[in-house]
Amino acid sequence: TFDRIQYPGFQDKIMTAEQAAALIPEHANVGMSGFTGSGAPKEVPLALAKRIEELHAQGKEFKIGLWTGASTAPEIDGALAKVNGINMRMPYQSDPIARQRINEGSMQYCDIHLSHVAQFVWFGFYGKLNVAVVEVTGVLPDGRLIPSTSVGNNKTWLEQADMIILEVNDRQSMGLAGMHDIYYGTDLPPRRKPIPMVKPSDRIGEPYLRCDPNKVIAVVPTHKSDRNSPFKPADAEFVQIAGHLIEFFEHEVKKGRLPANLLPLQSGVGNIANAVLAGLNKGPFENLTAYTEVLQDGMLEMLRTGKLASASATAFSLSPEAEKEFTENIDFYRDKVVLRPQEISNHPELIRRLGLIAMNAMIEADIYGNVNSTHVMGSSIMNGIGGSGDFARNAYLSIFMAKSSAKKGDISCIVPMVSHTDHTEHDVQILVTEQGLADLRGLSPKQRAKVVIENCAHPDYRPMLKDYYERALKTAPGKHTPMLLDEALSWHQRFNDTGSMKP
Ligand code: 0RQ
Repeated sequence: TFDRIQYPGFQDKIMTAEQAAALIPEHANVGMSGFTGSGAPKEVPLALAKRIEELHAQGKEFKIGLWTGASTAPEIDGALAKVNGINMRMPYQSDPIARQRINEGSMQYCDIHLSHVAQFVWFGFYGKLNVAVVEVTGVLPDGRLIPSTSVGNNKTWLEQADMIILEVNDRQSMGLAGMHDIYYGTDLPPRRKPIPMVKPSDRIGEPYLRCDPNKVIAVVPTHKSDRNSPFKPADAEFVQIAGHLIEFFEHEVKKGRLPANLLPLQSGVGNIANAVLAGLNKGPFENLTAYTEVLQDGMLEMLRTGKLASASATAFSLSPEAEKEFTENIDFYRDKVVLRPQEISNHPELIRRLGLIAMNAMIEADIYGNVNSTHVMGSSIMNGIGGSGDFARNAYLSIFMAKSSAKKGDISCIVPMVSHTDHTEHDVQILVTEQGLADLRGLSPKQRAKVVIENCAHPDYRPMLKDYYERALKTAPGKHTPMLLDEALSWHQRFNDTGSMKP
């Protein structure tokens, strides 16, 4: 009766989420679909969490290794972390309960560049993938799968896992069919060939996922919408950040370093990224393109207004209102949007070739241009590196943005030394805060320190940074990247001790 499952061989594999969850063995490595809440399985993980909770109550051990595309939803990370059912989590998370488990030390987390995941699984670096749990929009008569609102690592999970559990979700629009581009041309070294893409809108693969029906052990019909979280409205500081960036792009066009319609945009996750897109939507540039990881509200709006000609990504990440608008107008979006596996959306070869403008948010930067995207005060994970490293290192322009201070001014986001490094000084070209923009291209560390302090630091912290830098310059034995070894992290220590970086 469930007309989305058209492959006859799956009819006798249809079962409940509880029955499917019971088939997952202890200590299995489970590859689940899902990328920022989009296209994540919604029933089997919850049923598995319930099963784990019952087993734990009986004093029995049961944990899984949980691999995904990126962050997921409360039904996966939240539910499984709550029952302490995850032994190793990779490659990205942003769930409050999972974060708490990781930071209290009861759950292992391996934070990985998103473009690395599929190939490292193929290389065998992470051991065997036992089970894939993948949400799809439908199953075709020949057994191929219509992907859902994200692609992520699903191609690899379906190929690598011994057992496959499908969730067929009839809440996902059938209009998604044809939007995906699954590239099957990746091979392992030393047999790799160039990836045949020269424009962000190129389609180089197939619209459906291949699936070996013999590996499918369960098919679970579901009817639940994606976790779609609303964005914070753009406040004055976000708008200022967007303003500085647009002014910079105009300058680069004038100098002949960027074409009039810029270069393909990559925009990170979160509130700042969304505000920058809103700024670009009102800005002077036309006929833009995007080659990015996640399509947020901002990009959808730019497609609607025509500012953005096309967008390539691996997932949607929409607010509930944007999701509704998207579904109602899916025919308008279908030929403008391409969803790809994350190894392609984030591929260094393609990022370098297409010449992306990479714009990602950060937690903090230091005066020399090193960037921390992942850790609070050095030891606590926030989310993870996600795709920011894939893009930053290989982009035409690598931009990092943050408000100059956080937590009501008690934290300076420009510090003498980052408490954790995700992006080194070599991968960071432009820093932007609401205070201004620092163009670090071609500058020595000492020159960088001056523009970062002058242009990006919050006025409350600017004199402290100047004082630190000048003393370092005077007393450090090396004058290349002057540093006071005993003071470089003292601001973070002060915050931990007193609740503020201010003395
Ligand atoms: O905390 O939520 O409690 O208020 O960090 O900060 O300003 O709302 O910014 O939502 O863009 O998130 C880097 C975390 C920024 C994100 C990060 C606190 C601040 C607030 C969030 P509250 P904002 P955003 C490709 C790109 C890594 C992955 C990536 C991220 C909260 O962008 O995870 O780039 N990036 N992927 O108060 C302590 C500081 C702080 C701080 C801000 N210095 N110290 N807390 N905060 N600065 C896409 C994918 O990979 C999917």
